[in-house]
Amino acid sequence: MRILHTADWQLGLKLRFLSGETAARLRTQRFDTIRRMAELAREHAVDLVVVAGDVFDDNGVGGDTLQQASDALRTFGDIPVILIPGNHDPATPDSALLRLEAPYNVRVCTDRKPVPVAGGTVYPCPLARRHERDDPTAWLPAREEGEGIRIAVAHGGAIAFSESTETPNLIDVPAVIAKGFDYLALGDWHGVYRADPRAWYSGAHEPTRFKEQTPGYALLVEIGAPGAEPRVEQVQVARTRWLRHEQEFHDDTQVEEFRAWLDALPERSWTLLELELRGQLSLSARSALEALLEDYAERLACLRLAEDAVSVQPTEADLQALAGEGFVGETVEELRAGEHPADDDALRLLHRLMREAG
Ligand SMILES: [Mn+2]
Repeated sequence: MRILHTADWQLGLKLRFLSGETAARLRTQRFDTIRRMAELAREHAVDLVVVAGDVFDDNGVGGDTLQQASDALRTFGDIPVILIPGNHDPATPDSALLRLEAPYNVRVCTDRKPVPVAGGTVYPCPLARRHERDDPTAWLPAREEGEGIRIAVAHGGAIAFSESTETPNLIDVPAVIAKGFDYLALGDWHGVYRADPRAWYSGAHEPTRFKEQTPGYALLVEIGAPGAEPRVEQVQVARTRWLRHEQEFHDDTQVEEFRAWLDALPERSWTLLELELRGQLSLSARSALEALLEDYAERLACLRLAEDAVSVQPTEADLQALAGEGFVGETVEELRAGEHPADDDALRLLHRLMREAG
C-alpha cells in the first residue's frame, strides 16, 4: 500500500505580519501546493492520502477558503483522501470541516470509527475539542487475526514520557505501535519528524513560521504487507522558503559579502527572510547596508529584522566626508562627543542625507 501523508495545511492562515497583498499570495499558495501534492500522488500511484489534522487554520474561516479547499481537494481525482480535525479545526459544532463541501473522494472523519480502504483499514483519531485531556489514540483497538494493513491518523504531541500530565492532545506512540499498527500518520509538529520507524510527522506542506524546522515536505509511505516496516520518502513540496540568517559584522567588506549572499538566494519573490544583525560598521558601510536592506525589503516576499544591533564606528574618512561645511562639521563633533544612544542614529542619518544630497 502506498500512502501520501501530509498535515497542517492551516488553510486561511492570516499571516498578519505581512502586507495584505503578500499575505493573500501566500494564502493562495497553500492551495496550489495541495494541487502539487495531488500531482505527486498520481505520479506515484498512491492508494490513499491522509491529512493528519489542521486542514484549516481555524474554524472561523469563510466560504472563500472553504470553496478553495474543496476545489483543491477535487484535484486528487479518484484517490481517496482522509481528513481529520486537529487542534486548529476541532470537530466542534461550528467546525470548518463540517461546513466543507467535500468532493466524493474525500472523507472527513470526525468520529473515532475505522474506515476500510483497499488493502487495510484507517483508524482516524479526530480531536473533538481544541485541547483533549485524554490521549486521542487511547481508543485504538489491538490488531485482530486476519486484519490487513492498519494505519492510524492522529494530531498531537508525541512525547513518550511527559512530566506534565496536563499537556493536551498527548499521544503515546509506543502504545499505538504495540497495538499492531503498521503506520501512525501524525500532525501538529510543522516539520518532518520521525517519532518511530512507524510513526512520522509529515510537517506542514508550506511553512507557517520562521522557527519551524524542515517544514514544506510531504511523505510517501510504502507498506509492503501487514507487519512490514514502512519505507518513508520525504518529498519537498513547498514553494515558499522561510529563512533565518544571523550576520555579525566586524569589517566593512562584509557588507558586500552579505549582498552576494542575498543575490544568490533562489526565487527571491517566494523567500521570507528573518535577519539578526550584529557587530560594528563604519558610517558609510552602515549606510550601504541600509540601502541594501531597503532594496531587498521590496524584492523578497518578506524581510524582517528580528534584531538590528549593528553599531556605528565612524572612520576619519566618514567624518571628513561629513565635516565639509561649518554647520554640519559642528553638529558632527557634537554627535560624536554625545553619549545618547540616538547620537549614532543621528550621525548615520546625517551621513545618508549628505550622501544623497551629494
Ligand atoms: Mn498545526
